Amino acid sequence: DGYRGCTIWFTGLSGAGKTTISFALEKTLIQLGIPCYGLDGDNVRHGLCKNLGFNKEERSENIRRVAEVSKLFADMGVITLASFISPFRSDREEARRIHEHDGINFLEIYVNTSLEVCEARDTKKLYKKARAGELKGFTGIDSEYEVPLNADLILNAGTETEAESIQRVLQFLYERGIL
Ligand code: GGZ
Repeated sequence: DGYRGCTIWFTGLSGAGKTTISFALEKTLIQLGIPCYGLDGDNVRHGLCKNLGFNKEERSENIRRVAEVSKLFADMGVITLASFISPFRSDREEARRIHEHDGINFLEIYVNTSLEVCEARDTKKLYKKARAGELKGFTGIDSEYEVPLNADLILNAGTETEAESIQRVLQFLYERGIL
């Protein structure tokens, strides 16, 4: 009866490593012949959510749309890897509800990388802009990030290596019967 899909939801600050980890995971799953697909700001905010910005309401709508699409992918048998800051607890809870209402597995992974580490990396120089006041409402600077209180898995991506994080996700998926 084919593969059972689910959604693996990565939450954390900008630069925490969500997309990097999920991309590496996607590669591994593909090598194993497991259908999977990664969604993140890069492929969603230019299309499905291109009319949305970063205020609280728009972030909520971004997360809601992504959750609905992830659910459909998962229902098709795909392991969906959704990487979004998703800073608000209520939005993440809504994403879970959207899945569980239809009996689809939803696993929340908190990519717990400190603001200090994310800001030191600053790959896209967005923290620098936010500190300079050129970018308003940036998560971690002048917009809130609500830390998950009961994530299914926490990755200390600031202190463990990328390979360790991926290994821990694979182990976790195995324990949960996904792999
Ligand atoms: C946070 C922002 C902002 C603001 C632009 N706040 O590191 P990035 O660049 O590639 O990832 C960030 C991305 C966040 O989009 P999400 O769809 O994941 O956000 S949310 O879940 O809150 O809806 C960052 C960039 O967009 N970016 N402005 N103000 N991140």
